[in-house]
Amino acid sequence: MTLREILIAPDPRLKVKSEPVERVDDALRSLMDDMLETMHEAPGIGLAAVQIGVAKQVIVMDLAKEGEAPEPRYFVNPEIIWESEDFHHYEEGCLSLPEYYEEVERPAEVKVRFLDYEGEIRELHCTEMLAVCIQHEMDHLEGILFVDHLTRLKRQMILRKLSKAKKQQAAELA
Ligand code: GNR
Ligand code: NI
Repeated sequence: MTLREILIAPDPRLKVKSEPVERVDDALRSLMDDMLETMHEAPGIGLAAVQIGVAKQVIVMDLAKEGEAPEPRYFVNPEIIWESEDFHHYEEGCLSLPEYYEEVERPAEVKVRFLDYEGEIRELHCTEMLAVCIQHEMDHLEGILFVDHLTRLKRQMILRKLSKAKKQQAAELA
């Protein structure tokens, strides 16, 4: 397993639409293993492949709390097949937008169809944190970040600060 570098916004690679996976094979499982390790190390509760620069429809997730046994979940080619009419809001964060947290409104519950780690087709009714996280990750597959759900003012403020921080870091390394 290999730790991969997580892309930080603003980065054009985070805006790319991810392509469906043709086959769940050992190479893809190896990618998912790297993603899970990278996500745990960050630490985060979800990661989309595009966040490590791989524009494939692959998501890993682990909602187990600290000190609990890990509960890795893998979603390949996920599709939302149902969503609730009622919405919930939750203060979201993103490994690609470090240190920014804002409330986002989304359908409270969704039903998702996807391929699992073995390539088996599955359906899952997602509620609470699982519903928040799968929708946040599926946004990544469309090139959408949680700041894209905020007002333009808030989004630009966050992205400008991240851009400044990147330039400063580059200058320090030079
Ligand atoms: O680690 C993460 N925490 C989180 C908290 C609230 C809503 C969504 C998330 S996902 C995020 C990891 C991440 O950036 N996944 O794309
Ligand atoms: Ni994210």
